[in-house]
Amino acid sequence: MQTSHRRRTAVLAVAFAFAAAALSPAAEPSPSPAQADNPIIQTIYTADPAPLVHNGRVYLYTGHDEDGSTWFTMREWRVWSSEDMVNWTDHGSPLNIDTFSWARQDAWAGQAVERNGKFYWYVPVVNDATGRMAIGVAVADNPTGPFRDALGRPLVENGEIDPSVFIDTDGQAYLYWGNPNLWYVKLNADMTSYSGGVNRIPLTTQGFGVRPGGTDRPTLYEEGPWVYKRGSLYYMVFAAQCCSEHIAYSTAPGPTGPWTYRGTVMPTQGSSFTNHPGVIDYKGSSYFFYHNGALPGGGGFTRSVAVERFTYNADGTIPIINMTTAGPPQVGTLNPFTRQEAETIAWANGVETERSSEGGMNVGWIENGDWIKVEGAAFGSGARTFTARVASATAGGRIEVRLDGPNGPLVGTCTVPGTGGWQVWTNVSCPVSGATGTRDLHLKFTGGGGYLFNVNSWQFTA
Ligand SMILES: [Ca+2]
Ligand SMILES: [Ca+2]
Repeated sequence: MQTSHRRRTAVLAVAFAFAAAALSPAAEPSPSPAQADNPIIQTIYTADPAPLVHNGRVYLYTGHDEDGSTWFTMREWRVWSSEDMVNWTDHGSPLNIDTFSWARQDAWAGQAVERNGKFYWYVPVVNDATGRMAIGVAVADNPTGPFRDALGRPLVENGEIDPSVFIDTDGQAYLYWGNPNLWYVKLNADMTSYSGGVNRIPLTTQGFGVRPGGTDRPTLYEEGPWVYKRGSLYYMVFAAQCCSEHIAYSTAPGPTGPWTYRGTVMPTQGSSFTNHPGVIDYKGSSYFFYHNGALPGGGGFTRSVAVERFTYNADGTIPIINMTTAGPPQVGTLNPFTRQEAETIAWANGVETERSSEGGMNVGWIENGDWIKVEGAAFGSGARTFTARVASATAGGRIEVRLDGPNGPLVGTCTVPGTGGWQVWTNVSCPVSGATGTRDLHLKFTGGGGYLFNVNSWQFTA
């Protein structure tokens, strides 16, 4: 939210602040159903989900559609994570176009993978020297970055997009990509070079289905491959039949085929003319990530990532998965008695996030009536106090601690003072009464006009 950051430094530019607030994607969402968890990010527009399970946590790599986009205007990638599939922590943007000195624009759909303790993120960007789409690779020492350019040049370039990385059980890694064709290379163990040349996967109707009326493109394959292995079967899930796209898939006995078309995964739904698959298993369930235009102001260039839980059929085929607003059920509960980041959110109403001077992110752009839902907080026999880490360049306000809904039972109210700056942090605490059992925690922010305060983290005591 570059506009917002500049706005924040111009504290006195009140008129500018109102104008920028009108551009904010989630500034004025309509009231949402109590259990809505899709789309899973409400603070910005997100697209092209690429989930990765690492050390018991789901990391979600996405693109970022800029507010008000009328094209695929994307300058950075974002990272989120969750350990319960409903509360998602915002890790900000550890990778952007400027990370690649040779890249011009178009931070489009990529995928990250872990190997030997390093994280490799493959992304398509325009190579400034050629004006063509190329695949770059960034590397980091942990899943949330920061990522650096691993090569200082493209890994591979043929003008096509949408890299998907897959490491087979024998250790051989593959990078697939392509629109309108479908390509792969065999990555070397360093994950930043390849052997055996650039290989083209034959787009046969046996392998990828028949496109109705297709002439230029006879098969359903359009873009966005997502390759993985389950048991001994290899899956390629892809965006099919532009436009609008649906999601379809093929399977093969090996990572390079031969592929057999298997059918539709997700029909054309959801007011975005593109879609993009991401499939994982996590804590005993299978999950399908995709995107749509479901946020206020959403559409084909202002997309949002969502997720559904699904179960494979007994023969390994994938059932039809429909978009929902409810999303998957929570896996386990959230512990409110340990430090929780304020940017760990099931549903945000009216707030945005930014980099915190204390590391990570904080919640900001808080105005009277804004709120955050944190799903399934396990209070057990009860909480006694609530503490939040806050900052305010203005006069502060109040945090109302509510349960079940933004207007649900009020169990505590903390007063936030002015602290002399938006990144001048202090703790505020208040008594809590009546917070028992496992409940959906709502932090509702109240006060006067304008921006009230920021919140970095919070914690209850038992
Ligand atoms: Ca706000
Ligand atoms: Ca934080």
